[in-house]
Amino acid sequence: MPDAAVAARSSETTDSGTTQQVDVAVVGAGFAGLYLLHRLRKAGFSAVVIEKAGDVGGTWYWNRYPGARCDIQTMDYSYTFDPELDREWTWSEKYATQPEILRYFAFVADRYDLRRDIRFGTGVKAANWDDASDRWLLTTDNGANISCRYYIMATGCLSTPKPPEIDGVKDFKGAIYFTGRWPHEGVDFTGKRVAVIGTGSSGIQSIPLIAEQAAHLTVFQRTASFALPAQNGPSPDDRKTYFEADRAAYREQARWSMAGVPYPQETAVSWQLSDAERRERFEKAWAAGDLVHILTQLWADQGVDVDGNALIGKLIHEKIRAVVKDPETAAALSPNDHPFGSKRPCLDTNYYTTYNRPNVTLVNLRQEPIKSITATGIVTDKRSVDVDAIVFATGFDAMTGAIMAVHPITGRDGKSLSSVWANGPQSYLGLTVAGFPNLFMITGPGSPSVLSNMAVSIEQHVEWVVDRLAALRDAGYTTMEATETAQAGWARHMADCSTVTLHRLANTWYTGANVPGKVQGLMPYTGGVGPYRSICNEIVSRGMLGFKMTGPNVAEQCNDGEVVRLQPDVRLVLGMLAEMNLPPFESLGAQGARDFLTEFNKGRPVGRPVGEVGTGMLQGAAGPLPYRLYRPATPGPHPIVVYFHGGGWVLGDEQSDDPFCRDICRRSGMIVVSVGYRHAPEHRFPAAAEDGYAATGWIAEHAAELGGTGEPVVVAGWSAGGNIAAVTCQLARDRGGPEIAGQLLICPVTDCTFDRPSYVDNANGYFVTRGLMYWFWDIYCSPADRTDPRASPLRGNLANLPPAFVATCEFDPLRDEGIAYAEGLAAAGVPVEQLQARGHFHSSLMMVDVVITGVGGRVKMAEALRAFAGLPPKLEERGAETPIKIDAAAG
Ligand code: NA7
Repeated sequence: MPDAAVAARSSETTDSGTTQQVDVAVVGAGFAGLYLLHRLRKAGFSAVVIEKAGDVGGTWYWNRYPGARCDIQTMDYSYTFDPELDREWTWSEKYATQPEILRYFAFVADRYDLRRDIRFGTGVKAANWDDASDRWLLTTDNGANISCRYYIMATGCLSTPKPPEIDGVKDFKGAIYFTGRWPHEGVDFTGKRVAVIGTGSSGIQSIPLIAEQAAHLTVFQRTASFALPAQNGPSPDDRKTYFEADRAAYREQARWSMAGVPYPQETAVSWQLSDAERRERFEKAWAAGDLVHILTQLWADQGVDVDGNALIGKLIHEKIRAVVKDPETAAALSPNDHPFGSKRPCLDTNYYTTYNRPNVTLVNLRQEPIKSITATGIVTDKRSVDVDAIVFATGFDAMTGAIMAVHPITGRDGKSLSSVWANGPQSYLGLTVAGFPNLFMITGPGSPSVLSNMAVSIEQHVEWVVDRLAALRDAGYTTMEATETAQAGWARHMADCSTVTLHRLANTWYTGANVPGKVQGLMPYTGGVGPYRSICNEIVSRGMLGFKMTGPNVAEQCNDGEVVRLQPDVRLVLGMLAEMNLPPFESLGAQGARDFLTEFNKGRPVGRPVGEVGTGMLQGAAGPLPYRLYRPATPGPHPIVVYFHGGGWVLGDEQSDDPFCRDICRRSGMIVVSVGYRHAPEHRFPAAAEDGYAATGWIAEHAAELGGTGEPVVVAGWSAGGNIAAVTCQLARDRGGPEIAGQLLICPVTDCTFDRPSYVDNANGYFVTRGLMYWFWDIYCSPADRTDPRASPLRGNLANLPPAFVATCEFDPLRDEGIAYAEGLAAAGVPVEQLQARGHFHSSLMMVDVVITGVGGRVKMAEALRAFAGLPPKLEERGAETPIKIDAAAG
């Protein structure tokens, strides 16, 4: 049916038997559904909202349990699309209660006259896509069915409560309550023996209040959560002042932040701070009572590194021990099986002190699992607890529950969403699913959703979707559908993002682990709100990348592809570098470029501590050269790695790759000697190559004095340093030593041509440009000398060289010559291991503690160095309380 005819019929009555015709049908009248309706109307679409509940509010309509509150400051958990609305409403508390939040939604619904297009008390029983009319047909359980062009699920992430899952629930003769479906009239527990099962946010908020009323409360805890005192009250002055100073700027900053709340990116790393400094930061965060603060503002590595994270767990354990008088209860309440923040921490009011009350008992289900529920109470392995009421605070079938389980959704070719998602949810952006044209999800699996301030994510999703629908309509298209390529690319990007943070290391509702039988995998997007927004914008600016659009009178458009091919942290780094608008190195002259690099390096995180860092002078090809030695903290002697820094034979020195040298020293347990070889233009080819060879000989000869194990040594280098390392191996073979046990070549320069595909594909935009490489070569080496194997080792004899580990990065002009060198070595019979780091750029593997996805690559390099030196593989050490192994990311 043409849109005009549809529009004309959109106001038809909704009596049973008549199909209601609208442009857009939305399920859910919560935060997302209300804004969708408003925005759709403004864009000229006819729309209806279907809502099971009796009024607006979504999850806040149902979650009326005692103590239910927001856990993002309500000042931030508000609509921002209309500054007047923003000004008209003032929250009474820092964390508003559920009734106040519900009043807010009612206020919004009234202000924009939304209720007239909401069908309350109505559910969708089935949704079917009709290819012939390019429309969705919705069967409802109350009143008219609906035909709509677009179908939008605004069903929320935490709206389908989990079933009780415990044997015998039906036998229980007392009262049963679910926090997620609390009676509207409230519950009086006075004089009652009550059980609460579950200690997530809902349990932790309600337990102190139930304990005040009940004769006795028994809490059944399976997993202890981290809880932080909410310190509720009026909005804190510092945040309020910040907000009031410039509301628009505050909101805009939230939109581009990582979590949807304006906080700066913390840069200090845990090992840079003393114990006292860390404690001070922690106490400040504890006193602030703000999840986003404590999750982001302690130290930069808290969310990405298990060791940095474990420091917080220990500090929180101390807090719990200080409050809870019984040591056994305190120990049971102290989480020790997941990193802080990997499972949603809770905000509490008097939670831990509640366990000091004589009428409260904690049952640790890790020690005594529940066997069954009987007519009179709950039986565990060790005891039987008789109660009058059981409160299930057992959570939700999160993220997918409300979309998949509530009603069958059937897309193109009769495929159901539940079959397409049988192995876990697949989506493009968390907003759309291939094979389901014109179906959208607000905060679906694959969007930042629950790892962000939902208010900010919801507004972004709603605006992006409605703007797309309007653009589609204006261009004459009637369908929009994600492609399989785009969806697969998003899955890969999601997986890449998930290797950066620690969320994957906990069994939570983020991963589906809380629902028996549910396919497990991290469902929310962990790449951050701001980056997500920029990706959505990029899709539009690149001609709706990854979407197919069709219409009756227009040519089909499909600009297929993956929106993010870089690793997520590489994308951020390159974005920041682009924003800095740095002058090209080649425009600064050699000395200017050196000065610039020195300044630039001051801004990077300092490397982690090693046993000892020393300096000295060694004998190069034409005189003394400085070196810097990194010694492991373990007792020596250690095998030696001779390291050559990067910098195009022009820039850098023995200190310029300091964080990398520290990292590789720590990971390999070997001494690293970084050589300050001579540079061009003062010393042109073959000075650097000859210095490399001479320095290696000198270090091998003086190994014992340096604390090393002696010959053979291992050589390593990055970029031009990789060139020197490779050349050194060839010279050592041809000149009778020193003996070299292995070569680690990281993004090495191996040849003097510039026409390999990687030079063409990555000529610009990835920091090391083709122009810069021309400049380096021109300064270092005259064209006549460039084919000399001491400049282009790929042109040399590759037989009988030491075993090699060659690392290359996908978005690097030097990628293909590195691969060619590895292949050449292998063809010549040299054992070679290759690491082709997907989504990385030339500097990725060097950017220690910045490009976190480079860790996996460095772990492999360190293993290779140890193998060269004949050392056994090294197990990464972990704190006793966190026996967790992080997966290698790069590669
Ligand atoms: P959560 O955070 O999923 O908490 C549910 C709790 O119930 C959690 O402690 C679970 O332990 C426990 N649980 C679940 N099933 C069982 C069974 N069968 N036996 C014993 N214990 C069980 O849900 P909430 O409603 O508290 O909070 C959800 C979000 O809402 C919250 O993060 C805020 O964002 C707002 P488990 O951890 O699975 O071992």
